[in-house]
Amino acid sequence: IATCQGLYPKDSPSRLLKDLDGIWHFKIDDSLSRNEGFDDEWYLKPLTDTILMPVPASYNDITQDKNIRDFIGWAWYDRNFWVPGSWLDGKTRVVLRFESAHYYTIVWVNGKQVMTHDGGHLPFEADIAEHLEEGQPNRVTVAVNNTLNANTLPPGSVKYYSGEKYPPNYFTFTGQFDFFNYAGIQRSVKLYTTPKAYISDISVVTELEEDGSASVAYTVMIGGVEGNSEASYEVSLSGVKDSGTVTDGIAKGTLKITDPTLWWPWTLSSTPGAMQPFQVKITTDGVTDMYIQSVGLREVVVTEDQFLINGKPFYFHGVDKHEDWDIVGKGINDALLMKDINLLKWMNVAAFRTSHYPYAEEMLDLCDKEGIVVIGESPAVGLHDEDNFGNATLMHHFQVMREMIDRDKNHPSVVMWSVANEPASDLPVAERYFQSIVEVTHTLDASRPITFACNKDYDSDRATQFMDVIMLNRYYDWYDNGGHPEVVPYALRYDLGQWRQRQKKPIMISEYGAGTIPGIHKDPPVMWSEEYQAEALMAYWSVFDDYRKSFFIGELVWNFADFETAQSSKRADGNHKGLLTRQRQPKLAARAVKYRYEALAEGK
Ligand code: BDP
Repeated sequence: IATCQGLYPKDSPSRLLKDLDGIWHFKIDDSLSRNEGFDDEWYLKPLTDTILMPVPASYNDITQDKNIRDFIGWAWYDRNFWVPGSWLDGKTRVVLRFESAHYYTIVWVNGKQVMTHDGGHLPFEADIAEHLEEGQPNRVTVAVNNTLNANTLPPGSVKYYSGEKYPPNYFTFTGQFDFFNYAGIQRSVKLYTTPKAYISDISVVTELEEDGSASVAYTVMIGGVEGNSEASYEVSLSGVKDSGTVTDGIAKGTLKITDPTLWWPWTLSSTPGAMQPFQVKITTDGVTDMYIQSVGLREVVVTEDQFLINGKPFYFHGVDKHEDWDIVGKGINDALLMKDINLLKWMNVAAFRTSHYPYAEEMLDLCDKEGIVVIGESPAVGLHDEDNFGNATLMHHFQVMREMIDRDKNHPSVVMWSVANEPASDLPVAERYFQSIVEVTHTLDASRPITFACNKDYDSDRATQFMDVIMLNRYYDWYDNGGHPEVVPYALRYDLGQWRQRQKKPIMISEYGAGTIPGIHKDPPVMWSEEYQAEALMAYWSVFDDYRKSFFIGELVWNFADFETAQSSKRADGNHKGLLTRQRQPKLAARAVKYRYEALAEGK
């Protein structure tokens, strides 16, 4: 059953929007077969023996039940909703959309399967009009499975145990990544309507011309135009208009804007984040669909030494983040997003990486508006073994890149794609694999550079050769030389020098950091103290500053805030490399970073 990405649901004169967020019914299928829901066709009737569960939220931390927190398998949700009769006039598409669900999802409406989707973090939708009933409640049922295997992104594995030594139904889950495998319907669920012939996709790519004007190439895709109907279109941006007839479902053209208001990061302009409405209308048989896409006009170019935004060198001083909060896990909430944005601004952060998966589109909207620069990362984290580079993973990775670019291509804040985090890029299989990923990604989006976060050495890595920018994750005074920040300037200078000798590309450090339990104070600093974190980071800065004058284009601290991980002997209640606690209160190092970033933003 085909699913597609679609445009972010917005209302307009031709589109209505209905929210399905709220309290749903929920149950996990922890039967011995772990398949009772399908054997007994739970989707045919309202679910029974349920508990109440908020949507959006990860289900893991909502209850006091350990089985729910650590559950791996099919989790089931359902709820009822009503639609007005006017939506069922045969001329309206009624689209059911999930902004994301983790990981593999099947959706039924009134007992009929309407869509499936493979992968978390990205939206999926389907027109469900034909399955809806007027004058009675309609039921949506969702089964979502968070089992990960060698071919999923990210990969993971589940091991079941039997025999006298183990309790019944005992299993362990291992994710090949360092964050909690939060699951469920983690982002919003919406219903929206469009006319039968509708705008299915919009993309806008800006090129700046020598004379100061901007050429904005637009492509509008139109769906649902029947037989010999003709569709015409009108677009407008910044007072410049274009119109014509739709051919083969596509409307294409270039708008020439003579005196464009450009989108800038906040570090490069005192009027950052200029977003403008790109208005699109299509009319078929007298019926018009209208969508307003927010766009920002900017151009990204990478040279041997620099990352240029609108021709000006941009320096990525920032952090890596996670979608991770108390109670809701990876569940999206405007207040939490806004608080994170305000903290990024407070720390004078110019840029962050969406480590290690695509974040909610609402977050990208906020970054667009604030002029905060984003490196959009795919969920390809943990490709550690040969069997993570097989054809099944590659095909899924292509699909994920396509869905991610489809969704995020119009966000000016997103300036670069990171195709993976810390893969085994030293394996021979990784070479062909990343060559293909880069080829496909460039075909999908020729306007953004490509990179990945590499933790291998200059002489063993086989994948950075295909990248436009080199990102390196380094822990010289944590995993290596723990307790010895004095090593960092030597190790880092040598390392960066070696990379640069081999590849004439801009380089940045995409992770460095130290674990820190707030409240532990030690001087001289020791590992886990607040003083150590500050010293451990500062040890890198003199080398960053030397190379900043040439090819070094950025520094991202691991991590913005503490975050939840799987339980392990190495993690005491999660990962503590945050500059902030998980509750978003600053540790000592947050201030050091804040003052450094303030000076960097002022061009010092
Ligand atoms: C890096 C990973 C990141 C981890 C971090 C750490 O990219 O996901 O959380 O190390 O160990 O290797 O803190």
